[in-house]
Amino acid sequence: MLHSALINVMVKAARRAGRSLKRDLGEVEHLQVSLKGPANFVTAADKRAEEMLYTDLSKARPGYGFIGEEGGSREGADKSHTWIVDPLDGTTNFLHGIPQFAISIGLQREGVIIAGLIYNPANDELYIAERGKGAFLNDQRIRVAGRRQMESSVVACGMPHIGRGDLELSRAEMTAIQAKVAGLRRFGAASLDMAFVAAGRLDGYWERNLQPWDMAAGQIIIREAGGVVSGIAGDDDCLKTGTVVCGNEYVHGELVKMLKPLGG
Ligand code: 2AM
Ligand code: CA
Repeated sequence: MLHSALINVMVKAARRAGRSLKRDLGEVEHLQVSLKGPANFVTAADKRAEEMLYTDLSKARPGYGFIGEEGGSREGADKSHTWIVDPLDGTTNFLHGIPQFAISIGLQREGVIIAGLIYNPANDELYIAERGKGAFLNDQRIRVAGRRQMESSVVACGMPHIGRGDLELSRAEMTAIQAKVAGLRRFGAASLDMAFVAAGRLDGYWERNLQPWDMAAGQIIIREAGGVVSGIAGDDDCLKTGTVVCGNEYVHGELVKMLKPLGG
């Protein structure tokens, strides 16, 4: 499968950083038994992956801006292009040796995401999309699922945890949705939840309190797979509100109808 030069740059960078994360995952598995656990080691792994991505992406596209979860934002001479990067999405999973984590790279041009990549080095699943060119999982074209009934749909969400999120609101949301769907899931890596929606594995997904780098790549991958992505208001931009709802057009609409009245 032939991809554009841009996608090749993104894939090469993600694969190199991915090899590093995969090696580190092996070490994390050993460190579980220690009293302190692998927390410091994981922070270092995360930073190392971001530096690799920054080095490779800025070498291939000099001057582009760079917003990364770890290093904050770095301006470039080219004000119209910005990489939006999460070097390790699903950090808690990674820390516990759970192989559901990913590198997420979005490219924004004049405020619009024009390319996205999500890569899970643990199982070598690589999702890519470029505007107008479709979405792919390991070179196979992907499409969102076609289900038009909530009762046969499987939907994922995020959940508050210690120090983060509104527990009561989350419970109200889950109560409303659980009663309507075939299954509710919580995988813990926003980028991969979005990738799963794009691949038709999940019918829908929603979460609050996210950051642009959790969703930038997922947004274009879902849209190029024929799906709909917004904030929880239904017509807003997830990258601006930090909330996300996605699915095929029907599931997205039904989720918004249930979630919107519960909280702003
Ligand atoms: P992270 O693993 O890179 O932190 C889990 O519900 C999802 O929310 C993950 O994709 C996680 O990304 C993301 N997230 C965003 N902000 C977070 C935060 N402050 N604490 C924990 N998870 C966060
Ligand atoms: Ca993240």
